[in-house]
Amino acid sequence: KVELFPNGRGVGQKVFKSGGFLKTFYEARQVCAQAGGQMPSPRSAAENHALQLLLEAENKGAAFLSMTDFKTKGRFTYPGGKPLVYSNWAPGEPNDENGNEHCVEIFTNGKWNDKPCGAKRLVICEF
Ligand code: GN1
Ligand code: CA
Repeated sequence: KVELFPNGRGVGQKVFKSGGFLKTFYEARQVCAQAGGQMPSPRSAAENHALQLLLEAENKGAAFLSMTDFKTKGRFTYPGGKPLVYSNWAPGEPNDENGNEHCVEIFTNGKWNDKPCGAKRLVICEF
């Protein structure tokens, strides 16, 4: 399908697309909004797996997800403030290293890590 070529993965009604470049969380959020999409919010194992397959194909490392604990430290939510319905934290995460990890990255193995929002990661948007 044209929407998925190149650099896209579809899962149910959702499409994840890679920008192919690295940005901070704040820059990536702006890029996705400008494109009419949003940051990725994998809400099931199937969605997380689709995102993982895209990350593996891109071969540019981890990407930021949409979720943060900006509002209440230690409690990660979607951008609208609702709590997570699905998570896939790596062992020992989230650990809020140095009290400065309020964003979430997804590794190429599909596992999640809380991470400083100013790090540069592969931009993937959800549509
Ligand atoms: C990284 O390398 P270390 O232990 O300082 C990472 C954390 C992870 C941790 C996992 C700034 O911290 O988010 O939880 O690895 N910190 C940064 O062992 O990348
Ligand atoms: Ca961490």
